[in-house]
Amino acid sequence: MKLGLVTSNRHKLEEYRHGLSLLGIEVEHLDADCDEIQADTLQEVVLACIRQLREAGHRNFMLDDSGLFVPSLNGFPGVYSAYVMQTIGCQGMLRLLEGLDRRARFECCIGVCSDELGDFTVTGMAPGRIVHEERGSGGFGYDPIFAPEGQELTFAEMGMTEKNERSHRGKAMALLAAELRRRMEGRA
Ligand code: ITT
Repeated sequence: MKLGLVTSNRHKLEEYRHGLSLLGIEVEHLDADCDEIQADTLQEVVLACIRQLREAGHRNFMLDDSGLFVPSLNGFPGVYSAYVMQTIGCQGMLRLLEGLDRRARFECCIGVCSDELGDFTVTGMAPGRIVHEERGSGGFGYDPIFAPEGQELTFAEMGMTEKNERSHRGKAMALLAAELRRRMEGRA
C-alpha cells in the first residue's frame, strides 16, 4: 500500500519512510499545504488539515501534528511546540525548566484521509524527561534535550531505528499500520 505524506519537515518524511517500509507501507511526499489552525489538541489540528486538503481534492494521504508536553509547565509547549521551537528553541526550554520537575512526553497524532478506508486518527506517546544540556546531532526539533524513559541517550544521540522504536511517531506508526490492516480486512 502507498500513502502520501503532507509535511514541510524532511526529517519526518525520513522517519515515516524508514518506519513504515518495515510495516509494508510505501510513503510518497505529497506537496500540499494546509493552514494550521490554533486549537487545544493535536487531533483538532490534524482533523482541520484533513478537511482542508480533502476539500482541495487530495486523497490517500496522511499528516501528523506533534508536540512536547511538560506537566510542570502545565503541558506547555504542547500545541505551541513549533512556535516555541522557532522563538526560544531548546536553550529557552532548558532555561524554563531550571528548578522544575523535568518529566515530559512527546505526542504524535497521525491523521489519514482515504476514500476506501475512511478518515481516522491515531496517537502515539513517548514518556521521558528533559535532560540538562543539548546532546547529539541526529533528529530535529527538541530531540537534543529529550531522553525517552529508561534511556540515558537523547533522541538526537540515537539512530533512526532506535528513535522510531521508542518515539511518539514510531508508536503512532505501529497503531496506524494496525488500523489500516483492520480496515482493509473489514473491506475484504
Ligand atoms: P509539519 O510540516 O509536518 O507540520 P513541523 O516541523 O511543523 O512539520 P509539527 O507541527 O508536527 O511539525 O511539530 C511541532 C514542533 O514540535 C516542531 O517544530 C518540532 O520542533 C517539534 N517536534 C515534532 N516532532 C518532533 C520530534 O520527533 N522530535 C523533536 N521535536 C519534534
